[in-house]
Amino acid sequence: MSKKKTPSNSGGSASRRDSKPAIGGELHQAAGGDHPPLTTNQGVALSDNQNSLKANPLGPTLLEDFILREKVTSFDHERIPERIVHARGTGAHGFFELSASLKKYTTARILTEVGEKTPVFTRISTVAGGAGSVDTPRDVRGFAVKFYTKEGNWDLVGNNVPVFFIQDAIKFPDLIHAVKMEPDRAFPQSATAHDTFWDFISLTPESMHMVMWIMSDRTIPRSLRMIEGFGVHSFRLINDRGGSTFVKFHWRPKLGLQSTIWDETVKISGADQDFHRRDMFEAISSGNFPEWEFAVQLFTEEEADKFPFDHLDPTKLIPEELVPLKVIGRMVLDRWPDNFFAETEQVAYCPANIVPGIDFSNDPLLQGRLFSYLDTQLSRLGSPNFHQIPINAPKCPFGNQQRDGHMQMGQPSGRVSYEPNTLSDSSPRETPASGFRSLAATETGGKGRVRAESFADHYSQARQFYLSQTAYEQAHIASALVFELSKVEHVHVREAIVGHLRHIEEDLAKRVAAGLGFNKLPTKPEAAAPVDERKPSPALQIIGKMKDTLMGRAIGILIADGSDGAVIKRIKKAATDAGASVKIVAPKVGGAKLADGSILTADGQLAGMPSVIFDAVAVILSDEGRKELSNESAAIDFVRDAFGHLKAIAVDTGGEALLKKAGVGHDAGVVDAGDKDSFIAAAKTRQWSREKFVRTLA
Ligand code: HDE
Repeated sequence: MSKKKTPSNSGGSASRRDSKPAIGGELHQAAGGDHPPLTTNQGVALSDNQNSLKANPLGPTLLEDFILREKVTSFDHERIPERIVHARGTGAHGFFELSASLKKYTTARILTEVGEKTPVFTRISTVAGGAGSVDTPRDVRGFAVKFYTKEGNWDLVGNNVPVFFIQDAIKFPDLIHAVKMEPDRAFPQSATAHDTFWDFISLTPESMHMVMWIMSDRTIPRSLRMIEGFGVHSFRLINDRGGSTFVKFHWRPKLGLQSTIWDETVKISGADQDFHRRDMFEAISSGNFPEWEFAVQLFTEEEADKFPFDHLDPTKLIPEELVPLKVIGRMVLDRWPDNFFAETEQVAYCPANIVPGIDFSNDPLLQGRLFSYLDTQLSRLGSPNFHQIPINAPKCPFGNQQRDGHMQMGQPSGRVSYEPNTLSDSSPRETPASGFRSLAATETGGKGRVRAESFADHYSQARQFYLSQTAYEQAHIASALVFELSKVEHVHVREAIVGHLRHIEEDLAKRVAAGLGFNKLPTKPEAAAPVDERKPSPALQIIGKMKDTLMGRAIGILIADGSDGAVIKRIKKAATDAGASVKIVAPKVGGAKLADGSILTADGQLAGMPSVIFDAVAVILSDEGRKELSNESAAIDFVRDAFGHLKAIAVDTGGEALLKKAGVGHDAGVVDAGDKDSFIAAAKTRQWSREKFVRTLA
């Protein structure tokens, strides 16, 4: 006989007290207490959200249960297609403020009204991985900004690298198919280190310049707040006389550029899959608003004709030494979204969203993008009315005679839905004087599926990039190539890439070949154009663009029972005064009992807060604490990794003993915890000179 059960109206957890009413809940505020009633989407209040409707306590669930069906149906449809590229992203609201007018060059009010603050929504993303992939693969970062201007939305949809892999939009699906997980095995998720990617690259020499950038530490950033952004393509600015000037757009992080070390990045991926998203969230929540300078490179058609490359080729950049950057404003991100899905997921960027006074160039990649984004939004968001979703809607008045369609939220009135008409005085009309106009450019030449001859040089800027790097950065590029190609199973693909490298720099090719264990250098493929020697451009380095600051950086202090509270306090104060955030790491999250008997609460437990998530560390341990941690591999890894990742380490006697146990050596970056000034100075940089003692680079 089955055990008799008493029917119950309860079962789940008590309902949570939300600060905001459920949708429609405000209609029922009076229903009871200060909780709005939980309702169906039709506004019917629920008496029980814990149990579905059953024929009897142990009987089948009834189809009649419209509350269950509605709830589960809604849940079943929660996901929309993720972006085919740039699926993983982090977004935030903020503003753009213009500091220098470009009135001479453009009529766009966002670029002419000095002091005006324009709202923005910015989304920074990785490219290859799915929406749930880690934040820190080696990958380009997308840098997309939607400016809600008074004259309509302007989207600057760029990357953190100023060039791209390919010259023509028709190759984009091939490139992305090659970089994404391989279709038969469905891995690797978000990594370029596999056969199909390098196979495609080996047959696409135009990508070699971008390859230099992605193999550099640019693609393993420390924080999304420490990356540059680039519009990549040339655009045009159009002034009130119809005159056109070419422009390239740049974002420069206020915190300077900073990257991680490859081994560190790999470990961060395990320690915190959301490392970049969390960093951005914590920075904004604590009022440390991420900020970028906005700068332009302006040049005329005549100047462009004299460049030793074609600026319409998106695999080329314009060195700052050739056309200097002019800073014209800043962007501050000061508000985290209320809801990830509604804002960061549904935001729909499109390079075709421009405003009067800005126009496109003939860059063939840009031309293809002008089609792709609107098309992809239709499939992701399901209706041509996606511009009505609050995150996508312009903040200036807008209206036209476009009508109906799925999820139409507007309710137009009146008889007229066409233009021109004589029946309505208030329906929208053209504004010939101020409305958007394309430049009346003259196009000449024969039609055809062709590649411009001026796009033929694939190696000169790749060489210039490589030669512009410091020796440390060159070693990282060579080592990244060895790492990636070592993951490629097909030997002929490895060889083909090294063959291309020979055009860039013979020494680089030799280093990579040695790292791969080649007996001889592979043959050089024929180059479509001779390699031209260009002056190095130091602006292309990362190390040169690191700032001597602890602003936005994080310091971890490892403690245990018996640690000296006064030393901890002094280091913490010095670090916070220098702008860093400080976290206490201890064997137990409840904290440690310090030498004076007080308890210091920890921000994280040792096993869950390794040193890879900090920029520098201090290890303050009593003799008792040192003994406790000496047999703890997480503590040994803490100091070993901090040293291996070229970080400053401050130690007292107990900390010093832990270093010894871990086999960690001494150099200028390992300082006495009593000497806080030396620690702060060392923490502001990486100990580059240590690198040759801790790893073999190519
Ligand atoms: Fe994109 N790209 N892309 N892209 N792209 C998309 O649009 C595409 C390119 C970039 O945070 C998609 O809404 C083509 C260059 C960013 O939501 C899609 C080509 C640059 C984002 C698309 C390119 C970018 C995207 C996928 C070659 C740097 C994320 C989802 C012609 C200048 C925006 C979506 C966000 C997203 C197509 C090349 C940047 C499929 C066809 C070059 C930052 O439409």
